[in-house]
Amino acid sequence: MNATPAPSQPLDLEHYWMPYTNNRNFKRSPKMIASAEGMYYTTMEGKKVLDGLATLWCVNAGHCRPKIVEAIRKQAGILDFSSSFSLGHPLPFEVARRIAGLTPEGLDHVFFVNSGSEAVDTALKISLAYHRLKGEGTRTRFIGRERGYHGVNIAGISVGGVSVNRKAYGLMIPGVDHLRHTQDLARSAFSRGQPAAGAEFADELEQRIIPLHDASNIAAVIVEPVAGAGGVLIPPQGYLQRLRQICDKHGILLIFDEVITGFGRLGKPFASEYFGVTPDLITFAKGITSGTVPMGGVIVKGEIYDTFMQASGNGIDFFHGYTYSGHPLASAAALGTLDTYAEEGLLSRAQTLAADFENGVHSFKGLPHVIDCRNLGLIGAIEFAPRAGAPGARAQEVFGKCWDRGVFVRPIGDNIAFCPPLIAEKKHLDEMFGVVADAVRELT
Ligand code: PXG
Ligand code: PLP
Repeated sequence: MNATPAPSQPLDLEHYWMPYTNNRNFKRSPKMIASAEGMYYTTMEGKKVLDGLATLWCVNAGHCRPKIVEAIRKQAGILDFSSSFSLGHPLPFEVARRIAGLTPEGLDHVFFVNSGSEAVDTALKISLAYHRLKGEGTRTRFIGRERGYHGVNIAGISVGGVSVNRKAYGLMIPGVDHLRHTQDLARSAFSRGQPAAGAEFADELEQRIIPLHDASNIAAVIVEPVAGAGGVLIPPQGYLQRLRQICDKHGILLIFDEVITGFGRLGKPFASEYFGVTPDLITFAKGITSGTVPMGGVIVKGEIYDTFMQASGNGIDFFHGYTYSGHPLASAAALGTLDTYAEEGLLSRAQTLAADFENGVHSFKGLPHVIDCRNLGLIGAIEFAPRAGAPGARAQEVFGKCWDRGVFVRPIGDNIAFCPPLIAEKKHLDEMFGVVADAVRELT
């Protein structure tokens, strides 16, 4: 691949307000990527950096994969854009059909959006409208979970539970309550795979939340099957099953936000299949195009789709959609990505690598300040005891050292998260864990 051409003038960094970034630090000391291929970035200085987080939990097929690049290139010259508002073009129909073939039975209709945040807002709106169409319009409340991440739109941060993403914005949407998060270091630190203890955390839904609000007022529960951006929290054995049972008993929709877990992260197309728990709606984004072109969506049960079709008379069935829903370039990228996943067996590859990955994550046990190691499929994290008066400092320090030594991993609070592309080989895992371990050994 060719590197991005160097600009003729030194780059003016001032005008771009970068997302989720300390802009002043970055502009003093930029980390700038020029190109990427497979498992590695190349920086503007020509340094190779191993991508240990599939960039932002999304580049599941690895970087600049030929089939995906070619699909996008070709589509740009055939149909650059045509909307999906009462006009159609073939590609998103085909993407939806292919996705329906990867989901647990019954989840068979797909609504497209452009990001995980939009997917979450869309799923919440579907839930509200669905209950109203069924004559249960009092069901307007949502239940999220502490440390949940559901994107950055107003509804997403309202059901989300990462406090730094919420505290600057006041009230957000009303009518939201939260389950407690599922981390329990006292009982479950250093669990390999799913913690044995903690299924009962789901009982809070039935013992506290439903009695408080009444089920007749609750539209949906939304959780990530494995919490990602909140610090990689693996659900205790039986926990998701119990949430499902309680939601069923009380007529509450269950939404799995699979923006990170979708498309092979746990060695199955979706975490729903991995855990054997079928939600009513699944949100996805990221892995559908392996990060190449923005795309997301909501997969719903046929019964939900049918309800909208039957109740809407002759009019539009769902007053919702984004200009770029089902965009041709995103759809082409999705087809190229799904082909790549299928040809290379990537949606089950995490199963093959899971044991090496687990051993790598748990090799940190006993290193300085490490208070937890956790993993499932190809997602994991290690956690440090916070440095007195400086929470998060240890993870930041490890992140900085690893970047300098050519490995990119993500600091989240006092955690370091691992989420490599699904094309990773054992040698990449060894390189990633080796560099991080050296940095951890230097921690004070
Ligand atoms: N739901 C989940 C479960 C996610 O992980 C979103 C929704 C929102 O997707 P978009 O495409 O709107 O970003 C996500 C995205 C982090 C980090 O800090 C995590 C995400 C995005 C950016 C940063 O680790 N997850
Ligand atoms: N704002 C204005 C003024 C618009 O006209 C539109 C779309 O037509 C939007 C926002 C929403 O943009 P999008 O459909 O890309 O989400």
